[in-house]
Amino acid sequence: EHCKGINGLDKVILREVRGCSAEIYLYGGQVTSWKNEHREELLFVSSKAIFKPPKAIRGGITICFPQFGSGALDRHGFARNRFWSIDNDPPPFPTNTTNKAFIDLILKQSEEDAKIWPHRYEFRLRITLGPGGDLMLTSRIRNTNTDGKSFTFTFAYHTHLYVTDISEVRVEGLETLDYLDNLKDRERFTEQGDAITFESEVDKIYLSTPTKIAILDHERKRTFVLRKDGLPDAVVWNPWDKKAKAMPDFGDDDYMHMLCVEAACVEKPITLKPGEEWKGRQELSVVPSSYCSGQ
Ligand code: TA6
Repeated sequence: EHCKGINGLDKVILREVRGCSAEIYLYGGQVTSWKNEHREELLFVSSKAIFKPPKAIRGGITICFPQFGSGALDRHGFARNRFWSIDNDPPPFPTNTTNKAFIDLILKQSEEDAKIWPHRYEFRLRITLGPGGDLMLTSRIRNTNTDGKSFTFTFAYHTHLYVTDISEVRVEGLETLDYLDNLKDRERFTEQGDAITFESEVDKIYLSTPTKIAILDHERKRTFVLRKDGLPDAVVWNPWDKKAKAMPDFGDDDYMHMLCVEAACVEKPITLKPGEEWKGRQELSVVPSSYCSGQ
């Protein structure tokens, strides 16, 4: 279903038979809603999010490309504040779409962007809602340069999960790993042996993580399971109270109900030669907490 969203921006709604749904804005190629069969929202979008270019939408799943974080380009790259198109005739994807609702989006170089990132590319993004409500994002990025030049990028699915109470949340699967601390100029540390809990600002890039990460929402007795492929790193972010107040498009108390866990490729950037393609996938599902513990 293709319709108009906030401020007349185009959006697509995917629905699944039991009532699960996902909403995607063409602006940013951004998933802004993912609901379970009880119509409960599973993604966080800030109460003060600005749905207006050139500001990126604060929440949901933000595509960070071709740069994660700060660097030569604007923070998190330009894909998050560009208008994507619906790709009606994509080349075959390896993912099985039987019984699944999905949409294919595409982003290519514009004349304007050629000035800031002089590379031709095709970025195909398939967003799939599975029969159980699982939400899968598959990105395929191809170098279509005709000048023989390679290009290099970093990437993240900047995923804002809705959590009932951040102080009751635990993340499993990242313990004992090395991470770069964004709050300390990306200095490298090693995580302690316990599941990760939250009592202050966190902004870490965990390196070479397992492909499965579990985010336990104790209050609601449910667990988000994030699976990833082609994306070795995982970013974990919560701005906490002070930084929340400093962000104009983020509610003062929003940080209590949000946790970013992001499949990413940051430490070792990806280089593509002309004609080469990269693939990166993130899959989210929700299970009752008791089912997941100990797995
Ligand atoms: O993913 C974590 C992070 O890079 C943090 O450093 C952080 O401030 C956040 O993303 C949001 O960035 P933004 O540019 O959207 O304000």
